[in-house]
Amino acid sequence: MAKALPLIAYPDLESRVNALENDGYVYLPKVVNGEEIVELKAAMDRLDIIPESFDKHGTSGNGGFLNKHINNAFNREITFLQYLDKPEVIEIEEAIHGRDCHVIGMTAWTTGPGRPDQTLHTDWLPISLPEDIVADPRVKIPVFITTCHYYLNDMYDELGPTNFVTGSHNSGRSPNGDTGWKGGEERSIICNAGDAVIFRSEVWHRGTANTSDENRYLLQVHYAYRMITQKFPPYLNKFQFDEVILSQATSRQRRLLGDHSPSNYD
Ligand SMILES: O=C(O)CCC(=O)C(=O)O
Ligand SMILES: [Fe+2]
Repeated sequence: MAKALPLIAYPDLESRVNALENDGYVYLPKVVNGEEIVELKAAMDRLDIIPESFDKHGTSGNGGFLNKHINNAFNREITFLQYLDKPEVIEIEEAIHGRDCHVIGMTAWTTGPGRPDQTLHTDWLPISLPEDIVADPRVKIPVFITTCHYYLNDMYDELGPTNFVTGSHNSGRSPNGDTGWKGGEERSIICNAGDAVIFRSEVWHRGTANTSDENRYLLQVHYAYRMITQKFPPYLNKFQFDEVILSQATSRQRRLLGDHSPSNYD
């Protein structure tokens, strides 16, 4: 079992952006309030899978476990829309990916008892580089993709926290079986319901086993540079925005969903 990560709540945008760039993640306490947590969990419970959207709903029994993973959550219920641009989160995302950044995915994910450990991984390694090149101060690799995790439970070891290896994005590679980097081992995010963590896609991390008797509720929002395509399945014209939800989106939320000003390649 990994030790808990010391959770540092940086006070301002600059130090939050620095943490994301240098540590690979940034912790944000109390982003979702108690009422919103209740609402979100209830909305997640109500969602049914749309198989053509690549949604999954594994259930317990026969050696299985609850694994309900719903894509395009912003398009399913109005409750999710505000999680496109929670103020503390969007200011970091725009600082990192640019003022024309967008959301490339939003998944509502419930994992029940029996969920196994993931292996340590990068979500996406945009550029593989030798370690000494990454360490050269003249080299600054853009943070192409980040994910915001909204934890909707009070986390403890048995519920399956996310583990991170601080600074491991500076390895220039994926872990490929390694369990730590430069003497740094993985550490668990033992945070409270309503806290969020934003992490860059190349930092080494994993979800851990749920050995508790409770379901873990996680809302994931993926952000990227505008040049990186959005992932709203099903593809080839089959994904349709829900008109009623879209009509309630602010202009920034519409931009985050893809309503951009013309730019390169448009
Ligand atoms: O479940 C988690 O806490 C992390 C999940 C994850 O890293 C992934 O599915 O890529
Ligand atoms: Fe991951």
